[in-house]
Parts: sequence; C-alpha cells; structure tokens
Amino acid sequence: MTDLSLTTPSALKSDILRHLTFTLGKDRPNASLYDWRMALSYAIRDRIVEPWFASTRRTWATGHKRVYYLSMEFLIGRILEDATINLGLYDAVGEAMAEFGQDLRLIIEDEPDAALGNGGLGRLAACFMESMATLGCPAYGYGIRYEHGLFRQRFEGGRQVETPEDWLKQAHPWEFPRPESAYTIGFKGHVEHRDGKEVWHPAETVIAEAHDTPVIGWQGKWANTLRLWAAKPTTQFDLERFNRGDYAAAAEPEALARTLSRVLYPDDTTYQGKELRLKQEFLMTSAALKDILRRYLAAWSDLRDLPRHVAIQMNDTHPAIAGPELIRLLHDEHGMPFEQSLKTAQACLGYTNHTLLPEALERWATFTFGNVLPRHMQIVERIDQWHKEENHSRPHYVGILKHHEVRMGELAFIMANKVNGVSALHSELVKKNLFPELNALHPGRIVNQTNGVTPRRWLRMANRPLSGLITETIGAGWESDLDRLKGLEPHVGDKGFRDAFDAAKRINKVAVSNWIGADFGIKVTPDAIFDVQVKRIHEYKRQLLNILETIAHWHKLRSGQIADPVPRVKIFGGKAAPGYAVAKEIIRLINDVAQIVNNDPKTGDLLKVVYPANYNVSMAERLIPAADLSEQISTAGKEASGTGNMKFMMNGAPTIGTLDGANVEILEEVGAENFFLFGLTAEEVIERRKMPEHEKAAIEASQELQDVLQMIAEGRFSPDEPGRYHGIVHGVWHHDYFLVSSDFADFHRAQGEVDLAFADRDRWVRMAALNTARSGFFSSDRTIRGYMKDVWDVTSAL
Ligand code: 26Q
Repeated sequence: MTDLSLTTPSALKSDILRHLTFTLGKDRPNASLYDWRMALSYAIRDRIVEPWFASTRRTWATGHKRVYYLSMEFLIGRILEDATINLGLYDAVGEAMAEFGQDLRLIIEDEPDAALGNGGLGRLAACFMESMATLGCPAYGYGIRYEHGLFRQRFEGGRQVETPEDWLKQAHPWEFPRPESAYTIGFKGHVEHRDGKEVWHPAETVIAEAHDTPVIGWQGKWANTLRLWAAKPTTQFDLERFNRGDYAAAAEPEALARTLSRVLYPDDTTYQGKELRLKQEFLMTSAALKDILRRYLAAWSDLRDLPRHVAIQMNDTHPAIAGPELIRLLHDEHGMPFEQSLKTAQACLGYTNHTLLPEALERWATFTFGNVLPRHMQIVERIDQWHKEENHSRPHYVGILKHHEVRMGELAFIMANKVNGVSALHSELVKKNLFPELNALHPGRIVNQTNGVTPRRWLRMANRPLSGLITETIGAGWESDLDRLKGLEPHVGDKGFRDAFDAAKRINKVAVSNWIGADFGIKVTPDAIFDVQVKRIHEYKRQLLNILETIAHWHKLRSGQIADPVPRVKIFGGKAAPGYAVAKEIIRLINDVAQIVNNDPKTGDLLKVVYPANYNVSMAERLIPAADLSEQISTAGKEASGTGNMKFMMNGAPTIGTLDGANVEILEEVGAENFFLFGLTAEEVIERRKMPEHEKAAIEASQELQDVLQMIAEGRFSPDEPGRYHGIVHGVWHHDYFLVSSDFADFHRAQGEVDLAFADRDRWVRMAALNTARSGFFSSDRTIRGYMKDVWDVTSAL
C-alpha cells in the first residue's frame, strides 16, 4: 500500500465507523460482533480496491499475457485476516478495534469459511491464487459460486452426519456482484447442418452471472480476480401463472436454473456420471471461455494470436470440456477453420492431473454427453479422429472415445500443450502408468510441477509465535522468499534458539489443549506428542492403519510393556464423502476407540484420541502449528502429492510417512535423519498385491496386529454391538487392497522411533527446527514460478 494515510489506526477507525453507520446502518451501542466484522471487512476491502485497479490497468496498458485458472473448487477459508496481513495492516487494525473495545481475534473467528472445495485440489487452487497475486502474475481464477459449500460434519453416536453448509446466509463482504457480466449458457437441443456449418440450438438455457472477489498478494503489490459464476434463469418470472395463484409453477424456472450453482459435489472419491455435475462443469467452463474471448477481443482482433496472450489451466479434468468448447467458439461462432481452431485451443490449454485412482477418473457415457452437449459430442469425435490421423502409430485401444464413453483424461491430454503431475513421483507415474501411449506419442508434453502452499497463510498468519521467532532470527523477507528459511540452520545448533523454537511450539500446543478441553471436554497435556492426521477420509490415506496402531500402543501401555512411555495425543480430522460407506465405518471406529481409550484410568494422560468434528481450513490453521508429528501414511503410489504434508513441515512437525507423493521430496529436502520413513515403496506395493494371501502372512507375522484385530472383532470398542466392525476386520484379513496389514509392523516400529526421538528433547527440537528451515522448496511461489516458465510462458507484470 502506497498511500500511508490509509494505513494508520485513526484512518482505519474513521472508515470502520463510516461503514458501521452508512453501510450497516448501525449505531455503535447497538453494533454486534457481526456488524463490527462487516464494517471492518468493508474498510479492508476498500484498501484492496486501489491496488486491484492498478493491477488491472497495468495489465491492459502493457498487453501482458494473462493466466486463467479454471477450477470447480476454490477452498479459500477465511479472508479477513489473510487480507489484513497481506496489506500489512494487522497491528493497526488490532489497535483500531481495541479502541472500539473490540477484540480483533473474536472478529476474525466470526467469519465463516468459504468452503467451495472438498480438499487438496481446491485448497491448492486457493494457494495458487494467492501466489499469483504475490508474484504479479496477471491471472483470473474461474469457478462456481456455490450457495452451499462443503457440507458440515457432526458426529452422532460416533457416526458422521452431514448438514448443509450456509456460508451466504450472512452478507459476503468480499465480493462484487457483476450483473452486467453475464453469459447465456445452453444445454441439450439439436445441431442443425446449414450452409456447410453446424448450428447448435440448445433446448435449455441459463445465465451465468459473475461475482468478483479481489485476491491481494503479499504487501499489497498486486491483486487479481477470482470470478465465480452464479446460475440464474433466462426466462422471466411467470407473472401470469403467479396471478393465477400457481406460485410454485411461477417460481419453477428460477429454481431449476439456480440448482446449477446450488451445491458443491461432496465426493472426491469416485467419479459419478451425474448429469447435473456435467452441466455445472459446462456452466463454469463455457462462461469462463466466453469471458476470456470477450476480454481478448476488447484489446486484439486476430483470434489466431490468442495463445500469445492467453494461457488457460484446467484444474484436473473437471473443466476439460474447455477443449471442445473453445473449438466451438472459435470455429462455429468466429468462423476459424476447424483444424486451426483445434490447434489454437491446444496452444492455450494446460491440464493438471491430480489423481491416478481409476475410480476417480472422469468418464461420461456418450449417451449423456451427447444429450447434454450434442455439438460438443460431434467436436469430441472430430478431435479423436484428427488425433488418430495425425498419429498413425496410435494403438487402437488408445483414444478419447472408448466403450461408449468419453474419457476426460484423454480429452484433456490431447487438447493440452502441457500436462503436469503434482509431485515428482506422481508425474513419473502419470507417464508410466496413466498415459504411457500418449506420452510416447507426445514426448515432453508431460512435465512435473510439485505442489506448494502459501507461506503467508500457512506460516505467517497461522503461526504467529514461530513467524515472530523467524523474523527475529533472520529478519523479514522470508515470507516472499521462503528459501531464506535456510538461514535458520546455523542457529539450530544454538541452545537459545532451540529453546525459543520449542517455546513457540508450546504456545500453539497450549492453545489447542485449551480448545480441546473447552469444546470437547477432553483433558490433554501439552507435554504429550501431538500426533496429527488431518485430511479427507479415504481408504488409501489409511486412517485405519493409524487407529489400528493406536490400539496396539494402548494395549502395550496398559499391559505395562512400555518402559518409559511418552504421552501422546492422537488427533484425527476429516470428512468422508456422504456415500463412502467404508470411510464412514472408519470414522465410527476412531470415535469408538476414543470413547474407550479416553476413559481408561490405566492409561490416563499417556494416551488420548481426539477427533474434532467438521475439519476445515480454519481448523487446519489451528491444529497444524500445534503438531509435533505429521501423519502422511498413504499406500505408496496413491497420494498424488499431498499439501498438508508441506504445511506441517513448514510449521516444524517432522513427518512419519511412506515414500508417496511429495513425501519423497520432503524426505530429500529434510534428510532421512529428520523423517520417520516406513512402509513398502510404490513398486513393492504392486509386487505385494500379487502375493496370494499376503494379508494372512503379514498378520501372522505380527502378534501386535493379531491382538488388535482380535480386540476389535470381539467388540472391545463397541460393547453394545460386538459385531459392528466385522466388516473392517474381515477386510484387513482378506481384501486388504491398501496394504494396511503389510505396512503395520513397520509403521509400529517407526512410531517407536518417534517415542525415542521425542524423549530426547534436544534431538527432537533440532529435527523440528530443521523441518522448518528446509521447507523453502514447498512455497507455492516456487510452484507458480514453475508454471509461469514451463507451462504458461508468462512473466511477472511487477
Ligand atoms: C469428479 C467428478 C465428479 C464428482 C467429483 C469429482 C472429483 C472432485 C474432487 C474428483 C476429485 C476431486 C479432488 C481431488 C483431489 O483433491 N486430489 C488431491 O489433489 C491435491 C492437489 O494436487 C493432491 O495434493 C492430493 O494428493 C490429491 O489427492
């Protein structure tokens, strides 16, 4: 921020009061926490507008290339604190609010999370938006303004119960509705062949209306736009029906259209061939592309030059309809020859793959696809035909259309000039296992861009004690140049520094202990190892392995098999997709185990199991800075990257983990002595699965695992229903696809190493501090620089 007069507490105070009075219409004595939050948010938003305009003006004036990030998810979390910190106004705002008798922390925590995403992929999009703004990369994020974000999770009798999330119930002060930026989006209907051209006549239409949220970068030097589309009806409200008293029918078109932006799909496990999902994807993508072309044509006229000025990134295959839709716009609507349209689209598009799980790869029945998007069906057939003719060596079994399905991965691959994986290991597996033939036909198209996370939110904001210590030790500037954390290394040998590092962690642990005590009635000691696994619940992420090992530890503790026990708090957090029955069983098991363990006088403070409901971005910001141990224990080859793993590392929590996703690179950066490695490698996993009855062999080799499975099978944790977990136990014995049994013993061994290391205070703090010092590589600034150079061919406008 350049205008200093806006940054003083007194300027802030007068603006906050002005908004309280004139925007909220509230008198000071009657103002609620909500009113104060709104008034403050508007005052902060005012200060973003100027840099936002300046960024936009600069981009127009220089004709700079722009990046468009298309994503069905943006898991943003709270905005107020992040924006305030990036503007450098946190202290001034705290002072201003204190003078009003208001506690800034309470105001910050009053804000609901913007939870327009499921997990990793959506949170990555949010980190990328912040990094692009910090780096001055001119960019727009495009997504959907879901009325209801990710469902809220409650536990009833240990079971997950979902309730709708309602973040827009209160005013959302960060967005600017843009009713003038609206596009008509069509579905269904038929294609007419007329005068040698194809003309699509949609049978249904809705309007996509823009809502803009500015995204401010570090120190307010640049701001970009997150443009979210809301679906509205094209047809007018039916006054005639209304006057006849048929109120429901009068409102029907409106309700139908709005369905499209009503709710986020809560399933990140399995692809589901739902027509509504396809319509949502097309709504977002088509509106974005129309907006991109409108903006382009306002400055340039020759659409053949589009790739010089526009880079479009597809966040997974969810926006992969962008290929056919861009061809349709260029060819059908702007008269560019088909093949040139295809090549122009391809030169603009990039595709990021986030999963290898076959059940999560999008495929649409050609019947559904052709019904919802008849013109796009024709275009997809032509793309596939073109690709086949261009590549005579293409094996017959490779292609976009297979078994009466449209395969979105192949479509995205063929329509992109760069395809990237999200960690070194994952990108290799994308080449070798997912697209081996396409990779052979197009060598060099697949590249790697290892994920990262924004250090502003995940270190500077979430962990004030540690970020304060870092600044004291190496000076300011690390926030936007995270490699500087290396400068902490020489201090790690310093007892004074280590004590300060330990003290910072302690502050966060005490805060979490108090929260757990107050909100969940569980007494935990900050002297314990805070062992944290927070992420979506999936079989491949193996929360089951973690809880089984917890039971083994408990069993040993209470039978006196551990000489010098180190107290532990096992913290779990995460949601299961509502239809994912096994994941829900695992949640219930964890809660049942917690019930028994937490009430066992024999183990007392030595072991607690805590599973706070409704894990979200804000809870992550609370838990991660307080963690001692980061659980990253997926079956090798299954976790594309992980990003939580990076947040823990930055916050000084060593990892216990497998050689999977970005864990591999974390291990490389931090060194094997500062990482608790266990488990089979991706290659060994493949081999192990081929072994007949590998489960039986593994279980019989581990007395501990046998005991654990026995206890569960006997109903030790479900005395009211002893057979409750027969399914889970049977699964481990006979259908253990994710190799919980195979990795159990080594995981148990590694947990023993953790106990030993933790008991040696000096050694532990050294490890923890080295994790922070060596985490610079995992800044999303590094990732975005990689995309700018290798994928988008765009430079900073700063
Ligand atoms: C697809 C079709 C229909 C309905 C839902 C979906 C769907 C939605 C979300 C499929 C997948 C997702 C989310 C995937 C995801 O979050 N993947 C994670 O991406 C992170 C960022 O790259 C990685 O770090 C994680 O390893 C990866 O699991």
